[in-house]
Amino acid sequence: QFQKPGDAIEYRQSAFTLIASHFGRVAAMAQGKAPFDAKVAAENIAIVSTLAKLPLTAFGPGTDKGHGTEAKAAVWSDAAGFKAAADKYVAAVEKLDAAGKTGDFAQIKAAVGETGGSCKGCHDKFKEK
Ligand code: ASC
Repeated sequence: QFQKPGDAIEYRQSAFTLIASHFGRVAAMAQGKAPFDAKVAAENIAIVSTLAKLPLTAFGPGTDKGHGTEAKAAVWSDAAGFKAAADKYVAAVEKLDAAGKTGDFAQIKAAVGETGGSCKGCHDKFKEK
C-alpha cells in the first residue's frame, strides 16, 4: 500500500491532522466554545467518521522510526494494547456518527466526550508528547 515507510508515516499523520481538525470543530460546540449548529456538527462528524480508520492502516512494520513519527515503540511491542485502544476509538466514532445523525446536542456532547477520551487514552500510551 505504501512505497516507503516515510509515506506511511506521512499518511497517518495527515489523516490524524484532518480528523483532529474536524473533530475539534464539533468538540468546540460540545464545550460551548462555538455556537451549536446541528448541521455543521453532522457535516464534521461525517468527515471524522469517513477518515477515522484510515490512519490505522499505516502503522505497518518498519514505520516505527524517523520521518517525524511520534509513535512510541509500544505501538508494535504492545500490539494487542494498541489494537484495543484503536478499537475503542473506532467504537466511539461509530457512536459519534450515530449522535451526529440525531442532531441532538446532549447526545453529541456525550459522544464527543467518549471520542476525545479514546483519543487521549491512546495518546497517553502510544504517542510521544
Ligand atoms: C482533540 C484532539 C485530540 C483529542 C484529545 C482529547 O480534539 O486533537 O487529540 O481531542 O485532546 O483529550
